[in-house]
Amino acid sequence: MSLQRQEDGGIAAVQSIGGLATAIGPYFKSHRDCFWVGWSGVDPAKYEQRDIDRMTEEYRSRRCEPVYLTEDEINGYYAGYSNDTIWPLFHDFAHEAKFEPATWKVYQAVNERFAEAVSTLVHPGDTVWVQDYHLMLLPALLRSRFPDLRIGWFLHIPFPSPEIFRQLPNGADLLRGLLGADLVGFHTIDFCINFMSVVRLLLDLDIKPDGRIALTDEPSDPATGSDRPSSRHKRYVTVEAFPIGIDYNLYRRTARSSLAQAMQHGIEAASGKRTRRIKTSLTAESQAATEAQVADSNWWSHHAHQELPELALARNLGPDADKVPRKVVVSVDRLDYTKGLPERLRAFELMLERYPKWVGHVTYYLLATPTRENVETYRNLKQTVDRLVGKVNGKYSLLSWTPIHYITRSLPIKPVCGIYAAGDVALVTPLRDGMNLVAKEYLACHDDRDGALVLSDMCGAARELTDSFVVNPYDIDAVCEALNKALEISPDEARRRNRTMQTRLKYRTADLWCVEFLSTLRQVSDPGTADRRL
Ligand code: ADQ
Repeated sequence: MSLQRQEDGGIAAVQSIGGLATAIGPYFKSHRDCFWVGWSGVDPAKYEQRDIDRMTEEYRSRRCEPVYLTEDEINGYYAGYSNDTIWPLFHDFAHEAKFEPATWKVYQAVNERFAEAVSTLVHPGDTVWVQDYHLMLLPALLRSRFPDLRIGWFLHIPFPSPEIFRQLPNGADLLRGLLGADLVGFHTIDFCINFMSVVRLLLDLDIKPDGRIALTDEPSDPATGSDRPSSRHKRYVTVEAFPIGIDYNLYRRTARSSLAQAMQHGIEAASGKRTRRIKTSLTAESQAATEAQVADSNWWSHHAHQELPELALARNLGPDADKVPRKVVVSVDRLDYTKGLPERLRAFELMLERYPKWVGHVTYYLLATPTRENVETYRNLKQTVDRLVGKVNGKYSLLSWTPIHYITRSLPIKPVCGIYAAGDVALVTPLRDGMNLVAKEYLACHDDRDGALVLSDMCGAARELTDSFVVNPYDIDAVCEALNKALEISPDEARRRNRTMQTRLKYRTADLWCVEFLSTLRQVSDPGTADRRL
């Protein structure tokens, strides 16, 4: 959630999109003893002081503590070091990563600003849960101010292999920042192993067989007023996997809301699934031509460029057309190069070329909302996706059918669930992803229903959703084949596959994820636990 000024001068809360907000939002709402410290989302230079004061009050009334960052800080810290250095590198896009000493300095300074903001709220013994790659220095900054805080840190994105991580000029500093935490969490065991290998390689620390990292603390600073003994002593950092879940019932219920159903029915009508097709009165000549064309499965690929639109329309409304069902493919993403949108569009295009029977019968609803538009790579990606959608639509559109419906607006949860519910197939093919919640949300919206999931092997979700069509997202040919299989799957088989995955998702919810992380943190940082201080 962030506050934004409206045209009438008022201030309104706007829901943020993205995995972190979706995952922690419900827990935060239902636990009234938590405080959320985060970037305010506004540049203070553009507001009068009284507006800032009003905003701060508004945030605090919602149990949020805003950190105001200047435009330079946003450029260096958020667009710069976080999203132009760590994000690409951690997603194995090393060629996109920029290493600039100036942005590193701003990243350090902003982590300090967060440490100051948290310091005004906490007392010794409190729990602080630091989220994600933007705040990797914060655990150690807080530890030095409050040695007796319980500190956890969770990474929502992948943690890279040592070969990739060691390219980061300030990698060792980031690791030292993280080791201020008592508990360091990742989505998968693979990421835990990468982290421990990197710690061993760059910091030469002792790692216990059970995966705990043994540390010798610096002596406490008497200036902080800590009652910790001044001699050096050991503590452990525990590293563990916590695969994040979703609020399953929320998505299941929302998909059945009247607004989501209206959206679903609208999509099904627009794609021809719900309307009775109007039979045109074909001339004998065009009817014969149509049948001959349909009989030849290669006809489309050989003659698409010569086909008259009228004939194309006739062909897709012709007698054989009824044998091919109308289907809807969906995807929901932030427009991010890690989500593999260009590769996915190429696979969809190949599918139309290789399986011409789907031309006129499969409609792809592509919801891709731009984010981080102040980063150049993201602006370039938007242009690439626009061009590819235009190419496929230009090449394959018929009078009565458009292959890809491309929506770039950000939609609230109900229409998003309507899109999921309308999808016979969800295409979730990130090139790299920590978990990927979209895959899980799609399955929740298909509770007790058919619907097939084509899922990238490169995301954390693939470790759990093994009954989906798991593909290598870089392999366009394999994605095309998986998509065709998913479109052809029988409803019974789809339901059978989904049931196993849905049973797991129903149990392993976002709420359970929060509870498990926080209770593990409590256990591993309990001063009474002999393991913690030797
Ligand atoms: P994200 O990279 O944001 O999250 P993801 O896990 O897919 O990716 O979560 C996206 C969330 O935003 C979903 O709840 C989805 O419904 C919503 N969303 C995405 N695009 C949308 C759109 N165009 N309009 C409306 N809503 C949209 C990061 C990591 C992931 C990890 C999560 C949680 O990159 O790997 O799964 O955090 O840890």
